[in-house]
Amino acid sequence: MHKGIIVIPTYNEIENIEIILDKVFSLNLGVDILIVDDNSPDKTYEKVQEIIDNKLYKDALHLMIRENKEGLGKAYVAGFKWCLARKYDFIIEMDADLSHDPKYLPSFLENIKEYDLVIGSRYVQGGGVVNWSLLRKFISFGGSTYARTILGISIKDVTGGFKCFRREVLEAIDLDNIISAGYAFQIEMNYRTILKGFKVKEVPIIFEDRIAGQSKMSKKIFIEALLNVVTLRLNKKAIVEGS
Ligand SMILES: Nc1nc2c(ncn2[C@@H]2O[C@H](COP(=O)(O)OP(=O)(O)O)[C@@H](O)[C@H]2O)c(=O)[nH]1
Ligand SMILES: [Mg+2]
Repeated sequence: MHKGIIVIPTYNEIENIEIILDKVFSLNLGVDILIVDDNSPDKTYEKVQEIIDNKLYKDALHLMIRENKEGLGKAYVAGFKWCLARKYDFIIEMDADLSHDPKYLPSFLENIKEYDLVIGSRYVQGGGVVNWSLLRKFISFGGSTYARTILGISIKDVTGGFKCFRREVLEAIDLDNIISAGYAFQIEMNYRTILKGFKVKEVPIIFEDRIAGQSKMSKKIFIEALLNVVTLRLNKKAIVEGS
């Protein structure tokens, strides 16, 4: 029996966390969830701990609390290592803010039987975004186009954060060598996955902007992404040969 886990990084998601957990677990997919919280000032982690203590979802919910806010990339790397130390075959990335509808999870779990990385994609036929500002659409679409062109890859949605990895992919990538702390992390993971020769599939998703809480997108994160794409391209040979 293959076992999956969803890693959800959280930073100030107190208004969303219970809703997303309920939505996922009510689908009865047999997957666990790991929340990786960077010591949220709004105490998101306390809410999660309370739910764990109440055994609401038996032993399927897990919590990792990190001391400082270090960016989504760092949170994922810590979460991935936790998962690899346990017997999970599929590791899913998902946001806490309800932008990623859990209804797509069954399609991820189906496709991951055949592919090594399944990406929920806004930019393939049937995919899209709802309620995003024109600026946010431009940054996202422009960012994907920029990264795709410089890196020479064919993935349409390079920056999306709703995806599913086979365990073997995360084992093949040296997680300690990941250079991206912010959203560039998504681009970097895709690039490293492709350079290692793994099979990638994009499945359409409709992404809805968050209603509650704040986006953590910032100028710093944006600039990191622009620079890291170039750095990754320059390091292509080392990534292919090493890990
Ligand atoms: N642990 C942790 N989670 C983060 C950090 N930055 C963002 N997140 C989480 O990552 C997910 C995506 O972030 P979000 O701000 O919604 O990004 P956006 O939708 O691209 O604006 C959400 O679940 C956030 O709570 C961070 O520094 N640490
Ligand atoms: Mg979001």
